[in-house]
Amino acid sequence: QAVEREHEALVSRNNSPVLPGNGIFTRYREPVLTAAHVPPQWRYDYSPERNPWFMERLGINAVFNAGAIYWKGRYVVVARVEGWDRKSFFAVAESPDGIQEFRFVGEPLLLDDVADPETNVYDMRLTAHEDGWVYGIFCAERKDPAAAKGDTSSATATAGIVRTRDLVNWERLPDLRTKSPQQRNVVLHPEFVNGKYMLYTRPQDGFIDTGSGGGICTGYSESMNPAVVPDETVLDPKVYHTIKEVKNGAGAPPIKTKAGWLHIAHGVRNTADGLRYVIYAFLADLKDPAKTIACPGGYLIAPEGDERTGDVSNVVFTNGLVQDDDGRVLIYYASSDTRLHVAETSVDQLLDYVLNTPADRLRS
Ligand code: M1P
Repeated sequence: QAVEREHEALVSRNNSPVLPGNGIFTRYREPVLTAAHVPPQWRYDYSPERNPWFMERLGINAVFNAGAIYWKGRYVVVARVEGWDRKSFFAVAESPDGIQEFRFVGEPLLLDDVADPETNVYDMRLTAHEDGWVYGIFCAERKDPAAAKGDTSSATATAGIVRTRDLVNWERLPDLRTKSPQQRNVVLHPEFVNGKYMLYTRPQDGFIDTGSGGGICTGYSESMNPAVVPDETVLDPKVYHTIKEVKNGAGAPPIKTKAGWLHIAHGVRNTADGLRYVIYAFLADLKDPAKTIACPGGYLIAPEGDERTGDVSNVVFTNGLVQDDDGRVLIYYASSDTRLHVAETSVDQLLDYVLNTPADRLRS
């Protein structure tokens, strides 16, 4: 009872905006999801015979990078939930207004196996596509089959794909095929482009290093079953001495606005203290989403205060947002691979930001 009371108090606590904000977006005081939000029933065996000490049998380490969608009057996120065993799985949480009282619902997602079962899955992007399906694209990680003997950490990343019509039953499709050795941060564009599915990719030579992969790319596939992108073209490059010097990656599917397709992405630079991840924005052409038209310099959101520390410190990362009919935008972002937050803004504010913030001129 004490564990359940504490869980209920956490889930139902009030979250308030941090005012005055900076005119671009508003932070909220509390994270919207943490490891402690995971229902006690998922973590504890309630049988006094099997579990006389009421031990937490399946502990949760972190809840972070979440895909998001507005679905039947509820704000729904599909979060990356990481167990004490370091493996992540996906679980659905809902809120009545997108900010307060996020609760996990149903059961964690059980993904079908594809030909080569992965070890880990994470960072799902949700796209309600005009073909009628909701697609989820995520990173599927496997041990690198080419790893030298004794190398027990090299891995490979590919884009796993599921689709659903009800956010309950998920059909696994074959992993994305591209010419690039590895892929992470792959996102499906919500509309057909010239009759094809358009995907944002992030080619990479290795698991961590993007190497010759030039940044966020676009490519086209005739189908999603299977999804095959024969060619990738750079949309938003990584650039020396910027917030995306080392790598970058698409976030949620872009928002369609009157001025263009609005992207909220992440950029990474190197420091003496390791990689620093921030969130930035750019705008692509409405008619030709493979062409950027506005790239404000610097970051939109950087880790602040408590956000700066966690399992992987100095990181903010986003793979989900929701746009309301009245133009409100909720950006779900995680801090330091540990917890999930929300930032509130609007399409008008974000357009003002991307169109009127000076580009990085690459000089002091
Ligand atoms: O640890 C920070 C992030 O690292 C990866 O992002 P990227 O592919 O850009 O390096 C991902 O593993 C992400 O989940 C994680 O938050």
